[in-house]
Amino acid sequence: MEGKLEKKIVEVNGFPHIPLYSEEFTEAEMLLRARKFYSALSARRSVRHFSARPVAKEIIEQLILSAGTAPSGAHKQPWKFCAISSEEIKRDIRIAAEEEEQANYSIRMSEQWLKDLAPLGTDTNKEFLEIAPWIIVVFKEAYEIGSKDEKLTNYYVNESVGIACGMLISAIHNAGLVTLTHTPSPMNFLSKILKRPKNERPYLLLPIGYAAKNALVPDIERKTLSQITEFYE
Ligand code: IYR
Repeated sequence: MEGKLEKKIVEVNGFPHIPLYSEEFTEAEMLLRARKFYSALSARRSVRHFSARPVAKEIIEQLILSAGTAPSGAHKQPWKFCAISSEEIKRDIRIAAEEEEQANYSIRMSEQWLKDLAPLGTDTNKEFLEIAPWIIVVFKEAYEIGSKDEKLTNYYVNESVGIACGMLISAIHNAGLVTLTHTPSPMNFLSKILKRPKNERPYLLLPIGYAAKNALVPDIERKTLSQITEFYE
């Protein structure tokens, strides 16, 4: 049929390639888009006070799809997103996380660490793990398991999964929801509770939902452009 877009496949070194589809903007449009994107992202805050208001599963699915667009070493996509709304599992996670945090705050963390955290108002109470309608636990796949149960190498796993998490956090914010990068340490209990296979390691935990009414966030500043940039022209 005329007008129908056909996928034009070109071989490069024996592997199929397709022409890049990319949009181009005028410089003025580009600047406007870049400003708008920054303005949207700069409104993101880590939130520790969640509302129990439900969030549709379909939204969570779209957010995970966005995260899955991240680049990865040799395109291995070494990530798994476990999305939990089960009240029992959230409860189990909260209990285990609080147990670890009690040891963290009372023994494992240094005086300096506790001092550095003081402005953020964190403590061992992780009730948001039960209140938020969803928790996504991101696992990294340290290696892949082949069809003969052999180990297949993944590359730049931490970098790849870190980038995917950044994109997930941006997608969550873009949807008008809030989250928190939570890393109860050590996180092995998450593999047990969620019965994950041996090649997966917990990487990051993100409660997702709406902020509680009257939620407060710390009054802190981001570094300026000149503080975070060095131009070489
Ligand atoms: N994992 C602990 C402590 C904690 C550590 C850092 I670094 C933070 O930026 C925030 C908290 C907790 O979740 O309370």
